[in-house]
Amino acid sequence: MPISRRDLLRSASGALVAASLWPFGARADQPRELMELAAGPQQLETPLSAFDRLIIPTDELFVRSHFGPPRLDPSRSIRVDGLVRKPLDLRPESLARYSSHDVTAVIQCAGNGRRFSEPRVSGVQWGHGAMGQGRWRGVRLADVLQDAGLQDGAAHVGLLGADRPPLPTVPAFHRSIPLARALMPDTLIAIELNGRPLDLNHGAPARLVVPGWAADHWVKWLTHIEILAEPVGGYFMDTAYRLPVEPVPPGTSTKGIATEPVHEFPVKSVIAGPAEGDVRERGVQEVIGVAFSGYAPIERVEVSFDGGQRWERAKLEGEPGFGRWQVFRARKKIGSAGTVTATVRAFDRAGNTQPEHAIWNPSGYFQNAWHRVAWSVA
Ligand SMILES: Nc1nc2c(c(=O)[nH]1)N[C@H]1C(S)=C(S)[C@@H](COP(=O)(O)O)O[C@H]1N2
Ligand SMILES: [Mo]
Repeated sequence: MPISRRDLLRSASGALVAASLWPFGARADQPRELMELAAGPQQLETPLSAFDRLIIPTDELFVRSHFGPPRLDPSRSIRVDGLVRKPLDLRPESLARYSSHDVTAVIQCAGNGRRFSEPRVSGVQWGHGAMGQGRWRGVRLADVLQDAGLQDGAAHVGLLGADRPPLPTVPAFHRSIPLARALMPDTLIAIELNGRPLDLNHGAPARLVVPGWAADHWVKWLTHIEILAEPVGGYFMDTAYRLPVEPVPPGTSTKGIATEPVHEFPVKSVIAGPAEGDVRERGVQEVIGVAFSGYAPIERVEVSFDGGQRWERAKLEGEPGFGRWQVFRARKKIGSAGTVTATVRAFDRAGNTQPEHAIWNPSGYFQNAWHRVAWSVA
């Protein structure tokens, strides 16, 4: 396959090398260019226009890590130890001994939408594109833990990947999840994404998948699963990825306030099209986007064309599920030229909905205010 200048450019920047390795000949639609929010390590955001479909192609899925990927090692094994009767060394071929399962689920960074925090907070300034939905395939963590045999006192599952901080003084990305969440049948050690082996950016050869939970739990490049009586400590558990227990006034520092770890992400919906500032022909206007919640399947999505006075129910596509997105569409006939705005809000089956305005927190996590887009009709 000829390598286009565009592919080369992208390879040189380290992004989307996989695009030039696409094995099925020329793609009818070229993948969207991801937006580089930071380099060294590279943080890549998916453009809003991608969120009009159920599955985000792997080469359009956002990329985020604290220290950048480790060396690609397809034969890397995962050590399972701690409070188990039989420690395991899971080589890729030993993972194949467990039955494999598919889960379609949203991966979303806790900091998705941080850019909309006022006042501004530090961290990667994500718009809405630190999220995507993929078809993950792998083995159930529960099956592996059953094989290893849990000892009394087992209550948490420690997770560590092969990536290491640039300086020994910086803590490693060491995380844990409660055992109860680890044992749920949708928690996977994934080795495939969208029908292909995981790529390096997204955690090859194996990463954790925890549907409905923010992506800081989805540890990539897994090397160590340790069964523990207590949660892991350290910077990435005790300081980062925590929210105030009670809402705090905008601008408050984290110091001295009671916090709790982030886990499920709240209900959210985002308009992929029209894009802000588009010019469309008058006639039927279609608004399209995605809606999801980490707490429950989506119950309904509403779109308002008058800034939130009257709401119309959107049509939903795809299967409802925990931490799983559905595509919504709403139509409105506009007969005269002018500016049109659409505002979206979703409701989940647990009765949650989105706030009109973002609820500020010191790390800019879980921004899920009503999304509004304005375009012109000519
Ligand atoms: N080993 C490891 N896993 C990790 C991280 C990391 O820095 N190291 N970053 C986490 C964070 S904060 C996010 S948002 C997701 C991003 O996953 P993606 O790059 O596949 O989209 O990976 C998570 N897993
Ligand atoms: Mo993240």
